Amino acid sequence: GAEAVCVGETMALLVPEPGTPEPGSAGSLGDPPPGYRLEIGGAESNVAVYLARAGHRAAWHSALGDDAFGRHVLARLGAEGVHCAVRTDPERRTGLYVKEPDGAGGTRVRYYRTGSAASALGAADAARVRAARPRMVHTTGITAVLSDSCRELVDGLLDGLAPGTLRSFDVNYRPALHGPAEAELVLQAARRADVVFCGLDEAAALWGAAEPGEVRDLLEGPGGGGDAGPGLVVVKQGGRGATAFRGGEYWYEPAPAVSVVEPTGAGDAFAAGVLHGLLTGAGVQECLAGGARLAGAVLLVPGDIPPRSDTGDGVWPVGGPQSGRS
Ligand code: KDG
Repeated sequence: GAEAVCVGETMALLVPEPGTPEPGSAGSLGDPPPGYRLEIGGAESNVAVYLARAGHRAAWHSALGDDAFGRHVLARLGAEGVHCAVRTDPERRTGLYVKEPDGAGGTRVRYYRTGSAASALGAADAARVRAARPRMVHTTGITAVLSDSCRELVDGLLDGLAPGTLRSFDVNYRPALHGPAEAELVLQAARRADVVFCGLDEAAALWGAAEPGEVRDLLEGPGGGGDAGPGLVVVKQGGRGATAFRGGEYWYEPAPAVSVVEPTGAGDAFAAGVLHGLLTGAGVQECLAGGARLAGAVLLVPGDIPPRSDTGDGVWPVGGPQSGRS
């Protein structure tokens, strides 16, 4: 069985090649049509990739369409050593996610995922994940809001796992997915996890929280850090570092000094670094350092998942990439 099961949608991702003009923008007449590279995008499967690179038996549980994009996702994750526990849905399509040139030198995210195969994941999938008896399950606030059935999936993961299974939840705020109703849903889900990851900027956008202690209070909920709330709350403060709270204690880790090339995927890397630490019995400070180190490596390269050579030996603080293998 898998040590860690990551649950959520992975989409085909189109990334513009450098220099791609915005169609129809001034001056682009006569330019070559935009070129796009085909990648994959999925917060949870990114975590599975990093955990697999660290030597853990990592699985990704999801659904894909019976289409070329779905096969591309499977091929990419399979090549990373991630076990794909995937249902192929003949009625639905694999989701698509495009980083579109915004005409100002940057990109904006556009989703083509409504009604996708993964949006039909549900309670039966939570039961399948439970039956695999993993040590850890990881999901996010993206999965929680994709559809009503996906909300049931996340409920089933948070409420129905065997005692002792580590439930990890990354808030993963996405402006295109999270309005006020979803903000409340994500908060209710996060409070039921054992480990929660949340950016200070995410907490500000979702719930108006302005400092790490406020995020901890929100996530620990009315119980105030008793048995009800998450055991470990990790608040990411961007370039300022990260603070973890457990019980009445806290740990702070500064961010590595890097000049950011592309931030996408760094949150997933951070979560994976921390989870690797938890799976290998590291202390909280060491977990944070591992998260910061892996996120730092991802910030230096474009793309959601950098090549293995950029996140390999030397990035993992706890015993090297193979330490989790058993
Ligand atoms: O986490 C980085 C991307 O892979 C992620 O944003 C794509 O899962 C994704 C989503 O729904 O935005």
